[in-house]
Amino acid sequence: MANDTVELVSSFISPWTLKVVWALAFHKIQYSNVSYTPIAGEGWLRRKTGKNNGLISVPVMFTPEGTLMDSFDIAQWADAHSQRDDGVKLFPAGQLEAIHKWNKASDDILDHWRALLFSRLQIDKEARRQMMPPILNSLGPITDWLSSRRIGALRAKYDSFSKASSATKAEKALQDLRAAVEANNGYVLGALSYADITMAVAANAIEPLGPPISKAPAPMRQPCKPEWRTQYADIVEYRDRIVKEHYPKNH
Ligand SMILES: N[C@@H](CCC(=O)N[C@@H](CS)C(=O)NCC(=O)O)C(=O)O
Repeated sequence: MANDTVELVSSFISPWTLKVVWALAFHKIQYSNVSYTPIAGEGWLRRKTGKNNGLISVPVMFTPEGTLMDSFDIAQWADAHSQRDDGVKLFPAGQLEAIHKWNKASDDILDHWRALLFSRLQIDKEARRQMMPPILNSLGPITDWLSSRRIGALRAKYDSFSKASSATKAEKALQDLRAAVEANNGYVLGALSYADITMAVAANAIEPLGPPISKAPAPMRQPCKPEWRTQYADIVEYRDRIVKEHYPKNH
């Protein structure tokens, strides 16, 4: 289906964008994509959405039914507008509450991962440079100044999430995931659902995905803790299987 009326505003380096790109591709939904530039693009996004106050983040999707400003809502919209011919759903009937809980667990992991990323970037000039768009990453002191301001602004923007995050919460989510996958036939809820997508993406905090699925720059491809790779190797195996079997091919 070509759908000129559906537009996604996304950040190709963000795990939250990866969740919705996966759900939209799973449902074979076509859309136009606008790449969002953190901080610099915020004024534009506020004008376009009409959201003048409060935190604004991507992904955002414009649909004929309205503007969706959260990855969870976008994934649900994709489920309701699926173009698959086999009727498979990512939000099976009766599972919405459980999937919501898993999405929260995914955020517990990703918020911790992002908090650590910001702390690392704050002290590592070279890593900050690698986070800059190619056109801006070789301007010497200008790059240093711009990247430092940009990371400082992002860090401040997500400070309340970072403060509320912790390794304890993230590890609790990982251990709950382990128990659920073991108990439920290799899937969080017994068969593929959006809970697997949101948790597989969160496994980035253990062993980040690389290209072609994630094009995040090198500083974002660091685990929260190197030892998690061993401690949660089974979760990385689960993630790799979910990606191999369920991430749409040729996407
Ligand atoms: N609750 C939101 C969270 C999305 C989110 O945290 N987006 C961040 C990704 S790092 C973002 O937009 N960052 C860029 C910015 O704020 O300018 C969702 O699930 O859609």
